[in-house]
Amino acid sequence: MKLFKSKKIFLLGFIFIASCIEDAPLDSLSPAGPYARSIDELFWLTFWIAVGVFVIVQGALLFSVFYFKERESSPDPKQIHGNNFLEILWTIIPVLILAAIAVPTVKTIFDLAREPEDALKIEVIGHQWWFEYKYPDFGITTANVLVIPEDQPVRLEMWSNDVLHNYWVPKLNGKRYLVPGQTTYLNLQADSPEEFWAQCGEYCGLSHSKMRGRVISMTESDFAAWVANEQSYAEKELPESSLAAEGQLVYLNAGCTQCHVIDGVWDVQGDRIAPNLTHFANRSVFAGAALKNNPENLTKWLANPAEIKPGTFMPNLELTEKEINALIAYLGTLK
Ligand code: HEC
Ligand SMILES: [Cu+2]
Repeated sequence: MKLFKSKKIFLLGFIFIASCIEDAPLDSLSPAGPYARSIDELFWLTFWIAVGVFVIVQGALLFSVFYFKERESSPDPKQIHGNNFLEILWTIIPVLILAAIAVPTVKTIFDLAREPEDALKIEVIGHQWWFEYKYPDFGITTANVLVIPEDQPVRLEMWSNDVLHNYWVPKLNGKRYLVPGQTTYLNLQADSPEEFWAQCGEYCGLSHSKMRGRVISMTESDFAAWVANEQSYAEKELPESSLAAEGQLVYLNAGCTQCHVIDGVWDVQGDRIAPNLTHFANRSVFAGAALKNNPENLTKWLANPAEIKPGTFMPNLELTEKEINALIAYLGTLK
């Protein structure tokens, strides 16, 4: 019994500490754009109404407990069972409170679902266990890092390539399912240039917890520069007999092209089952944002992907240390 109690206290303490963390990247109570803000406002309105109800009900309860406490001299209390007036009253009050909360709730739901005018369309495709992004207006395909212009509405058109996933950028909007064979929509808008965290919000298999993402909002001119760069081929002339040129040969010969695309290299643009690597070096994270993009992490990933993401569809290709180093040099040129 004692143990049970201390466990409870431990759990409560844990929740308390967790709620104290500042600058938490997945904090849904620090909105950074109009959609998240409208949800936040609705939350606080509901919260304070609930606080008011709590204080009044608990206050009345405590008052009754102490004021009407049984004393030796006290007579039997007046019985009110079956009092129609009271019963109608305490049914109507909650109905009115719920109706009052329903009005802004329904309005917010419809406002969030409406397609904004002049929104930038971006497709989000869920894969086990990473997010793919396509910009149909610009002919861009990328992964893991979603780049958007600041202060402009973005309309995500989303579906899944395999199982149910859920797209969630807590500081920009609520969650929305990614469903195989069905399109769902979500609006995002960020106030200023910033980096946000995303997380798959639906259990989707072994490496679900490592299905994360980043959203980066940029000023209009930075975004235009990013688009122009993404539209170009990353392939630059590689110096002959350099480590990077060696790495390109490994890329072409080790089977990577079965699953990956680097626009302008070996094959034409097309869809594969794996992240498009055309501008890989410009992405701060990889493998569903489970890892920071640096040589140490790439070495671990290329040596044995499943050690980092259990169940991943990228196989261990039994690469030698030399091949891995060459590949990393080559991937580093993909800017
Ligand atoms: C059988 C298919 C397959 C083959 C072959 C394959 N990969 Fe992958 N690769 C994947 C998948 C799937 C992912 C995404 C895994 C995840 O994030 O869960 C991935 C992820 C990556 C990533 C991280 C990309 C990102 O933006 O997240 C890199 C880099 C990479 N692979 C390089 C290579 C190289 C280099 C080769 C060849 C030596 C190779 N891959 C061979 C399927 C493959
Ligand atoms: Cu998922």
